[in-house]
Amino acid sequence: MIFAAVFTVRCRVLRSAALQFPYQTVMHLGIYCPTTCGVADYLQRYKPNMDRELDQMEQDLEDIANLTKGAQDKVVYLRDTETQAQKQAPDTYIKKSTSMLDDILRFEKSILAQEDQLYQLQSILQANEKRITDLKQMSLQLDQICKEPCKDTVEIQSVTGKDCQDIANKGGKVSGLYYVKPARAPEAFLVYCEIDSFGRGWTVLQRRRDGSVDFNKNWVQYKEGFGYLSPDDKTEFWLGNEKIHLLSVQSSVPYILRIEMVDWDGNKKYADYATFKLGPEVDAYRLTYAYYFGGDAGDAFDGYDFGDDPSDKFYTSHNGMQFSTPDKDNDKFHQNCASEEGSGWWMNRCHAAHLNGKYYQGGKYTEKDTQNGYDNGIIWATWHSRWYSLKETTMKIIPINRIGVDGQHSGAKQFGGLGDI
Ligand SMILES: [Ca+2]
Repeated sequence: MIFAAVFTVRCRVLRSAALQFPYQTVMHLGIYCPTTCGVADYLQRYKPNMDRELDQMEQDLEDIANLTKGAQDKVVYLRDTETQAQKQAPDTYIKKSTSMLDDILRFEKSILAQEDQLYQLQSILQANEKRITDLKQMSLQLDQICKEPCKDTVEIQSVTGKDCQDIANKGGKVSGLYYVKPARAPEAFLVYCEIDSFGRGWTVLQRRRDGSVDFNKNWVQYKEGFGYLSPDDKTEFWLGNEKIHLLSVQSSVPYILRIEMVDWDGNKKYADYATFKLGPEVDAYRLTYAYYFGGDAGDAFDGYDFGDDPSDKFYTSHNGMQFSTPDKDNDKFHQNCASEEGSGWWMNRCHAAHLNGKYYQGGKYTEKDTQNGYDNGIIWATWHSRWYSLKETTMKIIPINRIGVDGQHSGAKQFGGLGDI
């Protein structure tokens, strides 16, 4: 501030001197005032006007300076504005808008994905609602059923007798489940009776048909019986050695044991044995029969010469053999036939017939399929090889005096047991 004030004073002095002198020399000196007094007069006369003009000029200069300052301010303002504008140039906006567009696209994709998920969830929800409705319906139905007392839906025929032939004689006409009470039986027990159109009543002792029951059982199970009896003959079972014993020894009229078999090609064959009996438990349910009564399957109970040894036939016969199970060895072998082959049977050393053997789907099997390398299938050696397991078997008894009532003698090709197969 101090320097500026000094500068202003100096300018004013210089300016006054410079402006006064040229007027004197160029315009008026020597023309109006040849003497110095004339100069003084002249100066006296024009000085006030000149001062006014100078003041005016000074004022003008000041105005111009102010205007310049204003213009400069304006330029600065414009430059700042431009810079500001440059900063916010279209590039930035483009970048911003591109970024915004990307965001929008992302949001759109996200929204679409969420809508899709929502749709799927709605579908699941609808499916679940339907399931819940179904379950509620089932629950209501079950509630209704549970309110009713339980009923045994297995139909058991009302006729009873000492065996199925007795039942047929008393008017039993349909095959199904009946109670029988053999002469020395302490109580009646259930059996499946096969009653044919000739009025014959077969008492069924054993049934194989689909491999649904495991015949690898112990002594007590074979004694009491196992598997399932069904009124429509659709199940597998062993009636039980004790029951078979009581049935077979009760009558003065001997029984025929008929064995029916079906192979995997649908061929059917049978074998009959006269005066079939099973001893009491103290004699290990020993099998006895008088003779082979006939049939087209051959007499496998009499043993079979497999060609391995001359004694094959003797050691594979069954008449007179006691019953063996894996846990009770009553066979003629130094080892345990029933244990090695996983079945209960009238084992010798070991067998040519083996109807309680393992069930092999398709029939043919080899040593590799067995547990111990022995032929353990369902075998009837006089019909099929011991390495062929039969598809179905039935063991059933009937009093011998009923065997010819269908007009055919023993050895006939037809039988009624598996007639619908
Ligand atoms: Ca033995």
